[in-house]
Amino acid sequence: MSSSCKKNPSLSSSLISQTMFSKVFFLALVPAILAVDHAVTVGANNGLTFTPTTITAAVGDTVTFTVVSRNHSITTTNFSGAVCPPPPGGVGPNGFDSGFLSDLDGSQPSFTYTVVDTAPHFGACMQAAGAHCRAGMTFAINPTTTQTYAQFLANAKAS
Ligand SMILES: [Cu+2]
Repeated sequence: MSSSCKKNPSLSSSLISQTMFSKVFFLALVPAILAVDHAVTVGANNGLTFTPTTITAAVGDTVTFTVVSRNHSITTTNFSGAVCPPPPGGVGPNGFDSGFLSDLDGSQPSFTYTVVDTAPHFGACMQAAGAHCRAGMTFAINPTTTQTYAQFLANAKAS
């Protein structure tokens, strides 16, 4: 009896730690399973473009921008008003700025942003004092029905 009394706590303790381990293991895996990387091509066909222009991403997802021509930046900016050029460092909160990334040597440099909120983020290229931005070299992460990519693009061209 005393030996079974000693065994039971040890067994349940083992079960508890197995259950806890499984939960921790599962929770640690969930972001890795559900997180998605969204690939954006910057400067496809030598153009002043982000492809696609609109990215719908969840918190924890990543967006990887790959520069495939010329020299561009991936920089967040204002939705309206002073859109072009985006300022160094980008517009926040949780904005970002890749700095200039050159493919002039054919290296196709990339920049990865991890999505940390559900807010819309509008971005553009800062090259040529905003000329690329005003030419429409823009993108949006999680635009909304009130802040659409189409309106942001119009704002950029007019800025
Ligand atoms: Cu550019």
